[in-house]
Amino acid sequence: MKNLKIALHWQILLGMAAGVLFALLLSSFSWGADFIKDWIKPFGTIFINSLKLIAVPLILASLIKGISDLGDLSKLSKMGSRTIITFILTTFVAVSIGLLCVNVIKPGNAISEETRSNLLQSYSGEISSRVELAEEHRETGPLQALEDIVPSNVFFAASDNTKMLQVIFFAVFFGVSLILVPKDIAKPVGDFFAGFNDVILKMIDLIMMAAPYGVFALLAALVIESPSSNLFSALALYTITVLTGLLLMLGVYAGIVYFSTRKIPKIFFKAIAPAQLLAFSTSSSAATLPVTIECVENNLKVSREVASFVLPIGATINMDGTSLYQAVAAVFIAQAFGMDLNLEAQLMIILTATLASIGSAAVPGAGMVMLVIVLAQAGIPEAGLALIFAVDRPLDMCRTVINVSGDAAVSVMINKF
Ligand code: DAS
Repeated sequence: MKNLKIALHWQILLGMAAGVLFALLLSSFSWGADFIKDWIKPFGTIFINSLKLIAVPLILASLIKGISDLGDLSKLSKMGSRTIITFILTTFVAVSIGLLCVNVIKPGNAISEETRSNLLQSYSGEISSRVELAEEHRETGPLQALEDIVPSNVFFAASDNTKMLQVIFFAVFFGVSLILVPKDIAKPVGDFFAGFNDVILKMIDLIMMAAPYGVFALLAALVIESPSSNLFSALALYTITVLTGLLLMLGVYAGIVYFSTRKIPKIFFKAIAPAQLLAFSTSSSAATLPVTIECVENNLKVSREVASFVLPIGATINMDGTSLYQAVAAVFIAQAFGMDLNLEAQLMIILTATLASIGSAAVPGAGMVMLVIVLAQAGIPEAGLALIFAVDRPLDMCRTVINVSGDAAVSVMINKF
């Protein structure tokens, strides 16, 4: 998408609004929900799958090309260390902001005893499935996350979007090796991946032409599937707490971009609007990655070397929105259960929420699965997930927007320094 027009994001907005209105209209008919589930929702799934389909080849092509373009390893190690350090710092800030908001607003204090026991009953099935998923993460050694990065079979890793780190490992390893082989051998391989990258970007153009229709289907399905809840006041306060923290993070990114480029933040947010809207509609940083790269390269003029290195890694390990949400959710649940978390417990939440967000996959709902790790470490009842399940998906949409925005802001900074 050589000139990703801001017009696209108005089309996506229109598609989202039409999807919500269409679902609200049809939900007044007895057959409405089934019609949307059977005849509309599949087009949203097809749209997300088509974007995720190209996420892996895009990461392979853009990382290998980006690294081989660097030409020498000293530049790679310099960019790599600065990128990882910046990611960890922004995540630390995000978790701290989350803890500040939840301790000031105290949403959990609004939950009554009767409400709590009702919910634990109605969501027990969902909770046990998520706790099972997190068990896989918990029964592992301290270096399991490191062990998981190295795939035994790159094609298997490429087949599973939650194994993005393994694809990145292979691409970085291949790119570094490409720099180390003689130039006459490396050149045709580098040229191939440059061409492959351009073809993948053309595929994004074509897929994005379907974006307004895809998000129409996604939002229509979301409206009919969002369970109503009798927790209104406490959940509204909890949602406000998370959203307040996420908005403050946008201020942090505006500061990073201004500090790096002296450009007013409005330019930055307008430039990444299509990626933010897609992140909101798909709740997936992985599915949004192709468009994030397009926006950062074409609208923010970040070099392809930096964009193709920082963004794929950022989409996988830099989830500021998720880490903030995990900190707020953990303390909200503790408050709801009448637990008083001391400073030490909350400092430990900063560490575990940072690590949990690094381990969260860039797919819908991943942040909530890893939240179980944060709760377990803090000794907070996992059944508390029942309290927040009803609003997880809309919050996932919002925190994915922050995840993507943070990746873009860091790429602007790395591009500058
Ligand atoms: N949906 C995840 C993402 O793609 C974030 C999350 O689940 O918290 O970034």
